[in-house]
Amino acid sequence: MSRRSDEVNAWLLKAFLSGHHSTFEVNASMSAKFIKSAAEQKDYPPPSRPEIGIVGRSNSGKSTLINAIAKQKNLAHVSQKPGKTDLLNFYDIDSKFTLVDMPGYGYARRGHEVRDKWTPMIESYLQNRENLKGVVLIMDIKRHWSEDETNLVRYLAHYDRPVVVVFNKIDKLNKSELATLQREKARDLALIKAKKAISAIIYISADRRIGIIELLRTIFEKLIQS
Ligand SMILES: Nc1nc2c(ncn2[C@@H]2O[C@H](COP(=O)(O)OP(=O)(O)O)[C@@H](O)[C@H]2O)c(=O)[nH]1
Ligand SMILES: [Mg+2]
Repeated sequence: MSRRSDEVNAWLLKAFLSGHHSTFEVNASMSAKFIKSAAEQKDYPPPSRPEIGIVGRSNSGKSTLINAIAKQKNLAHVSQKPGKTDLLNFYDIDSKFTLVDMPGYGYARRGHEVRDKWTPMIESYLQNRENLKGVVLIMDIKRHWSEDETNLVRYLAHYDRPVVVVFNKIDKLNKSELATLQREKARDLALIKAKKAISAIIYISADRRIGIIELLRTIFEKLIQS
């Protein structure tokens, strides 16, 4: 049996034992499909389902995470080059909620021009989207938490958008390196002023599909249902 099925079974068993009956059941047969890309509000899909935005730097693993949730290799374009996705990409997850792959922030390589263009589209979405339940902020665990991340969390807090912080690529670390970095991250995040906006911190490998079920459960419990 694959790791993924084990994870799913463990979650279903835990949910059963705790008597927690969710309207949204996370299960192994969740299906996912691409809805559309959009830049402007008039082009967004109808706001009929709860929506979750995924933000993170280029190369943090946003597209890989969507593929992992969808259990498909190429649903979301996985790119080696930063800044390739310039639009909001909407994905339907099992007809239960919508995931939005957002362009990466921190385009050092492409300069301010792109950053300035990026900002109004993202800000308009984050401020105005009425069915946006929360945001997943994904980060390469090996990168240091920076001013950019702090500003983003503060910004989201200001608009009452709860955040789940996801540290990705844990497969690159051994057990003790992971433990050290987990302590470091917990300490860094405890220091930021807007920390009440952070609903959870999750460690995953999108590539190896480790922690995906825990993340989905957290999205349901902390963002969609609360
Ligand atoms: N080792 C490892 N590499 C990953 C993981 N997730 C993504 N990557 C790699 O990181 C690069 C960027 O991933 P991508 O999903 O395109 O990032 P995005 O720019 O945020 O959408 C790709 O080469 C991925 O294969 C992971 O969990 N572990
Ligand atoms: Mg991408």
